[in-house]
Amino acid sequence: MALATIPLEQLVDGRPATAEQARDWCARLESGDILFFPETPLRFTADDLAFLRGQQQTGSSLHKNIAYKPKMDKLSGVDAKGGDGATVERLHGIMRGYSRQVVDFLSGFLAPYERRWRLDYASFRPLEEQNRDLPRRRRNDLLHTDAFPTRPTHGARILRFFDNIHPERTRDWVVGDPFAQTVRRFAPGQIAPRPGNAATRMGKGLARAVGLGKAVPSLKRTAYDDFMMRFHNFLKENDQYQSETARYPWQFPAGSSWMVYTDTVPHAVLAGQYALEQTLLVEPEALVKPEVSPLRILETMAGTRLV
Ligand SMILES: O=C(O)CCC(=O)C(=O)O
Ligand SMILES: [Fe+2]
Repeated sequence: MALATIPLEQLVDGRPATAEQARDWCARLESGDILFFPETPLRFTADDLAFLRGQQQTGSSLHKNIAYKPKMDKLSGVDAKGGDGATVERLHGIMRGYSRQVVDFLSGFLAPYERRWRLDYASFRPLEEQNRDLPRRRRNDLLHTDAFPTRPTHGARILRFFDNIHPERTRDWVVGDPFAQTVRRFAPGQIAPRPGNAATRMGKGLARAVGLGKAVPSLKRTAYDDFMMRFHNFLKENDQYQSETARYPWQFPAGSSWMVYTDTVPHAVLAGQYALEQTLLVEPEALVKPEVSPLRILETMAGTRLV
């Protein structure tokens, strides 16, 4: 697990200089590296930044998680108390513009994917991350891999692009050892191929292996989604994992961007305020190294298809 630093001078019109370089960056991402842009490749106006940093977000103001849903062009997490209509409209406009910019940039930078992704939510994170008081499964200061309870991916990979828009402070992360290693260590052995509904059983087997009790098969979630969700919860709830696993700190400076496959890179945010983020669900067919995808790793362990 490493951090690949990409200075903007290395890009040509926002793209990798060669097709080979583009594939290599996709491969490194898929293998668990973080791609780090010391200077964001996006453009923000000073006005917009000042507006975003002015959102104070106390309990009575905007919601904790402000999400933008690009497909519906909808802003959520902003309640009536969140300010007057004009404030909400402005935030909506900024999030729409942010989401488009990220997609434009990644369409070029991740050219090998040919936009074979589903555009998921974007978010604005105005709260200080240090000492947030959240229920355990929602805490982001505990190492975890991402899975979304309401949005199963069916094997697509979760790629997230972040911007630290704080004027001075770093956003402080720690990352953990890679997915395959973590699954093998904390959900070992029991994952043998089985006849019958092997996919569902594998969900149960893995769930038992990690001490989670019965997996409930769901129509919308595949066995893969079921495992990924339970694994997310398991990591956050496991004191042994949290205390014994290796922790590698990264501090992302003000004005930088980074992207990472958060479905496999265990991560936690310890401190920082004001970030923007856009999530893409990259289709399995688009991957340049499908053999290192969590779907493939789990299917190999289970000896059966999981989606
Ligand atoms: O906000 C961050 O820096 C990362 C938080 C996180 O882990 C998440 O949103 O899944
Ligand atoms: Fe996360």
